[in-house]
Amino acid sequence: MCHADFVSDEKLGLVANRLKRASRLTILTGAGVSAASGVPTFRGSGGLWRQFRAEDLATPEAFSRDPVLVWEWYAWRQGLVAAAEPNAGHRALVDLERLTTLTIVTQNVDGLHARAGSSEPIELHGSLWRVRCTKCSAERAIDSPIQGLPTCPECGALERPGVVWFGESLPEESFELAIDAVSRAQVVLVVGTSGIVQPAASLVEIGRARGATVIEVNPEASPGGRNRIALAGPAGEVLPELVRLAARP
Ligand code: BJW
Ligand code: ZN
Repeated sequence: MCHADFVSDEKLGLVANRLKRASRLTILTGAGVSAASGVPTFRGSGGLWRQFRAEDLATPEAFSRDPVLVWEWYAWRQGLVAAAEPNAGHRALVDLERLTTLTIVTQNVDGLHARAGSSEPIELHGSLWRVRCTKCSAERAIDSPIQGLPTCPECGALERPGVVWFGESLPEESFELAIDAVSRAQVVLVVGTSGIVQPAASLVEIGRARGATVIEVNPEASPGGRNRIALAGPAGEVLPELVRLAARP
């Protein structure tokens, strides 16, 4: 039993039943869901911020100061993600979509939920696979890592990564869809996020205030993780087991 070390069968069974009975389920994911694909998380051991300071790289000020350095970091991450595959955790959420009505809201910029086959994940923090012009705001999709400094095909100005940096607003439409999804959910399943970055973390509290049961899959207790049913194990092992149990007649 792959999950036996982490969570009791009884607890998994109870949570699986709760998922199955929920007519609306919203899933909020973070970097931990992609850890088993070899994509580093931001915080914690091996986290991206351990080698690089967030304020040096993921802010508009950092980009104005040193676009070459910031683009080198994003190109490195694009390369990592391009070489990675969705893992059993991503795939379990695709299977879950066949059992119940669900919405995936992700903070991840790696595109792995969509590559696994989930339909229309809401991307709160943008995507590594989009770039935007710093002058005319034209956006375009890219499918391979950027080399050098990219320039806008419309106006020739410098382009930036299509992600949300500290101090920037989330894409309005995505955030509104996310608020709607947690507000209407009977269960909010929180997977692999430290829950410290706002306003994404507040979505969980909005769901709870509207009556949702909050379930969390994370090998470590997250700072934001109070009043939750905790399944303390890696997403790549806990989610497939949960979905297998939920699929039983
Ligand atoms: C596993 C696992 C396995 C490991 N299975 N799990 C003070 C109070 C409140 C807010 C603020 C404040 N000071 C500043 C702010 C605002 C700021 C903020 O929240 N800062 C906090 C750090 C305090 N927020 C913003 O600036 C946001 N905008 C905003 O607020 O706009 C309004 C505004 C406008 C003007 C001025 C001020 C406000 C924007 C936030 C954008 C975040 N962007 C990033 C970078 C995206 C681009 C990129 O990728 O480069 O988004 S930061 C980074 O953190 C990234 C992530 O999406 C985000 C969340 O991280 P996540 O996913 O939770 O990862 P980790 O690494 O933190 O956690 C991984 C978890 O996985 C851990 O718990 C592990 O245990 C677990 N795990 N293996 C399951 N196998
Ligand atoms: Zn332009």
